[in-house]
Amino acid sequence: MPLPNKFTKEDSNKEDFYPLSCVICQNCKLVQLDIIINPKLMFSDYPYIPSTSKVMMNNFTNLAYETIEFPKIKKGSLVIDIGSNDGSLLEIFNKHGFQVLGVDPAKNLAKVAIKKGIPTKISQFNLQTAKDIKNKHGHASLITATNVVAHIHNLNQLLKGVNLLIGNDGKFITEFPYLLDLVEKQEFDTIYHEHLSYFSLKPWMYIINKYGLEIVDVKRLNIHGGTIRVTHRKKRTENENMPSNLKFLLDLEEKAGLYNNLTYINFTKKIEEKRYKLLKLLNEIKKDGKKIIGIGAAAKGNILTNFFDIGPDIVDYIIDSTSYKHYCYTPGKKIPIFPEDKISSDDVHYALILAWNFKDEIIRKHKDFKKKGGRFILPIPEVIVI
Ligand code: DWN
Repeated sequence: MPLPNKFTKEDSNKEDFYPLSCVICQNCKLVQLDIIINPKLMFSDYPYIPSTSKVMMNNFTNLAYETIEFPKIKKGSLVIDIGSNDGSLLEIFNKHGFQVLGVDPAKNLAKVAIKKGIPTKISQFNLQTAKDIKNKHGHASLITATNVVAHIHNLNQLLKGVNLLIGNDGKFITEFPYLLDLVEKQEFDTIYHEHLSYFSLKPWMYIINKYGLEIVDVKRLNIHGGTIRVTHRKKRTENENMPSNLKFLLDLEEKAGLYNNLTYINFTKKIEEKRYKLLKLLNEIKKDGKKIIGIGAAAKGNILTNFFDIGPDIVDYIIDSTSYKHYCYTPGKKIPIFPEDKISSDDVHYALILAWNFKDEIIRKHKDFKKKGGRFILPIPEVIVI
């Protein structure tokens, strides 16, 4: 498969392809990729900007307010965001009088954050970064990490750094896609080279316990097809009883068979069925001479089009709200990407929603297309036509 966020300006074929397969550790049950792509190849110039979505900005606001109210972090104290992207989350804390510091290796996005007044350290987050920050700024009352922990191959470095920086009273809040949702909603296209780990809580607890952290709260969120928000603090006592919502989810994971190899064999069969069903639908539509486009040039969409072999012969082009991606081609299948308004100037019959995690926002945005008789195709969790 090609790297999922490697959009190209020209329709050239010189790009690298890599194996993409998942394995499950037979000891701690962590589902993970079996190869690691050099992070510099994927994250130094990064096209993904969560703040282009209202849903994501609402989630950031919710996360900020919950932490400002819930663990009552001290006004004016230091909040650090690992994988701070364009600084959108830290801007909210900044507005509430907190000191903020972003950490992100993507120079292109850090520049945007710094311009907005969000100090950003352009680097990966590891133990050394943590030491440098602690020496300069002291402890952080809160460290956040949304959609980044699953991308980091050296979790030991990450968690050693977090433990050093949060001090005794600090909190560490992370959000990552939840394996329970991935399996239950057949979200195979969220498996790609940027995501090295596919977390369920049991292996996550195994990892954080190695670095003196414990979970104080856990919450399921609907974003990105199903995400989990986990709040941690420095481990206090050995026999502190487990939060009830954590116990509930661990039981749910067990019942869903997340620690059982057979679950993943059945998962693969379901994806083969999905491929057959979607290709049959798209080919029937093309045979009727109808025009199909894609909506959302998402990394996951690049996995789906490459794995299901869907190219510009089936999907004429993709519209997207991120200006970085306009007039580029998708990795692998080379489907051209245009600004969103192209849908209203063309005679389009079907729109395949590749960013299915934003389906409601996308369908709302393109209600005129629907009024004109346009129809949406959703590939996840089931292949349906709206
Ligand atoms: O972990 C990651 C997930 C959280 O986000 C990153 N590694 C990469 C990224 O994956 P993605 O590209 O699949 O993310 P999104 O946010 O699901 O991509 C949505 C795409 O859809 C963006 O390119 C923006 C676009 N979009 C659109 O065209 N119209 C989004 C909305 C809401 C819209 O209305």
